[in-house]
Amino acid sequence: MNTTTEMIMQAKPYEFTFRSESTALVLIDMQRDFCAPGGFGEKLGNDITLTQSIIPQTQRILEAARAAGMTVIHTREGHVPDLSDCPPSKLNRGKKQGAGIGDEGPMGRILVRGEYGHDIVDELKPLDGETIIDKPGKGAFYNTELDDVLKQKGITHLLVGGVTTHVCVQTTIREANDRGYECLLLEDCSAAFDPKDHEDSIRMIHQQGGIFGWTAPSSEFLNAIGGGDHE
Ligand code: TIU
Repeated sequence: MNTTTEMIMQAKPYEFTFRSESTALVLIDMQRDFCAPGGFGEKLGNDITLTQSIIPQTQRILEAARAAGMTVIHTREGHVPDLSDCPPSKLNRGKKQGAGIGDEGPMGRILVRGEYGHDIVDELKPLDGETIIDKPGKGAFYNTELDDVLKQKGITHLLVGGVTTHVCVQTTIREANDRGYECLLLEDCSAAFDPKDHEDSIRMIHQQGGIFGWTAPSSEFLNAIGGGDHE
C-alpha cells in the first residue's frame, strides 16, 4: 500500500509520477572496469572520460535517494573465477576485441568477481543493507535475483543510471519494461564511451510516447524530492 506523497518529475515524453517507497534507484555497473584506467572498457579500445565524468552527479543522486529512504540497488557485471557462467560467445568476442574476460589486467582479472577492477568505484560504494546484484549478462534481470528483490520490496518504479547507456543500462531498462516496471533514465547519471550512443539511447527510450519509459536530467529528481537547488 502506498502511504507517501506522490511526486512528479518533469521528464520526456511527459511527467513521471512516483512515490519514494515504491521507487528504487538502480545504478548499473559503476565498476572500476568501466570507469577507471586499465579496465574492461578501456581495453575494448574506449575512452573512459565520459563514464568517469558522471561519478560526481551520480553521487549526489545516490545521497539524495538514501536521504529520502528509497531503495538503492547496485549492479556489477562479472563472472565467477572459473568463468563457468560466461557464455563462450562473450568470451570469444571479448578476446577478439583485445579484452579477454578473465585475463590479468592492472586491476586484477578482467570482469571477474572479487577482483579490484570488478568492484564499484569508491565514490559510489554501496552501504551495508543496499542490494548488490552480480550479473553475468548485460541486462540486470538475466540470471539474477533482481526481479524477486524488487517484488519483495514492493518496487514498481525504477530510476536508472550507470554505464554504459547503450549496453547494460538500456538492456536493463528494456528487460524491466517487459516485466512491468515504470523506468526513468537519469540522463546525466549515465554515459556511454561515445556521446552519440548515449544521445541515441535517450531518444530510443522516450520515443513513441515512452516506448520503454521516461528520461530526465537528475536535477528534476532533486527538484521533485525537494532536495535540489536547481531551476
Ligand atoms: N562495452 C560496453 O559498452 N559495456 C559493457 O560491456 N557493459 C556495460 O555496459 N556495463
